Amino acid sequence: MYVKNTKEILDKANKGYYGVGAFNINDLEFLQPIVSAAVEKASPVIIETSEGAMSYAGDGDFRRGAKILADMVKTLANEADVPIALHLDHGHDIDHVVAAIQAGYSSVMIDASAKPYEKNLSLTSEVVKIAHSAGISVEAELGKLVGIEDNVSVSERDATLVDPGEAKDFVDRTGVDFLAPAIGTSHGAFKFKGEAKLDFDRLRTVKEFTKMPLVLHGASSVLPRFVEEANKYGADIQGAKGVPYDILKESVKYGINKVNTDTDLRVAFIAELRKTLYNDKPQIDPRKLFKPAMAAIKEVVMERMEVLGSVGKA
Ligand code: TD4
Ligand code: CA
Ligand code: ZN
Repeated sequence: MYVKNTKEILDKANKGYYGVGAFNINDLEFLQPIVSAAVEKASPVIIETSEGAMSYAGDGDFRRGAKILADMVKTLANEADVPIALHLDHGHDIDHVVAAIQAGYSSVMIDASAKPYEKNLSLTSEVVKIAHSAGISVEAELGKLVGIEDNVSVSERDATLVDPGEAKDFVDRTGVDFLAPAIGTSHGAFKFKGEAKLDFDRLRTVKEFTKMPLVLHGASSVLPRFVEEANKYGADIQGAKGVPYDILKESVKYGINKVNTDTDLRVAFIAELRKTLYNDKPQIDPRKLFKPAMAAIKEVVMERMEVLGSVGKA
């Protein structure tokens, strides 16, 4: 079933101490396996689209793309017997937020984390007003998404990661529904130079101060089996490293409820696609090439639902 407000899914996860995967899509090839994984695991799921996904789907017109994506998600969600929400990931301006709202999204993220604190606060407050009057919820971000290195000083760490006191003030003054605190993750396939590590003390304090559903960005695990497979069939991905499953589980234990995942789906899809292209060289039917890649996405999504504890929570 299509969930009109993502808050329904995340408030429940917050009370039940589990995480819900938020998976990025650009097209039907990613959406279909995510939905069938959720149905098979009886798990709630959040589908999300970046501004880039909206433009891609709309062939340059993000408003049209938002509508195409939302119509597709609603159609598949309404056929499924699990809660499925649609979220705008990293919205940067009011135009994209309004396009998502008008297309019928269940929630939006306003990411003004690169702006000075007071600017982030005022833009987020404006988005909260608009989104709440449309009956949907809002995610905002505090701090910078960068990996933490062992040799980084406390003051440097304070300058980049979320400030828990600021988080409390931000939540109280904006009325935001979910918060993404920077605790040492980053986007993409290269998250850590050395050992994977997150600032759990900071996470626990933010949770204690805000008590709201928290979001982990850059949460992909970058599974070595798919990186190796991609490289075996012609890719050149060196030094890739993600957030291992045990660290994801710990993040959920300390209060993460929405777990953003894009890179893991990209890597699995590309690895399987390369393998199929290599093994079936006469093949020119894209559907036959895409099917195994779509199956890999379903496998990755189901595995994450187990790790996050959302299985059977539909
Ligand atoms: O917010 N995200 C997903 C980012 C999607 C970017 O899409 P565009 O290329 O269209 O801008 C995450 O936090 C996912 O993190 P991950 O660990 O999967 O990279
Ligand atoms: Ca940001
Ligand atoms: Zn993100």
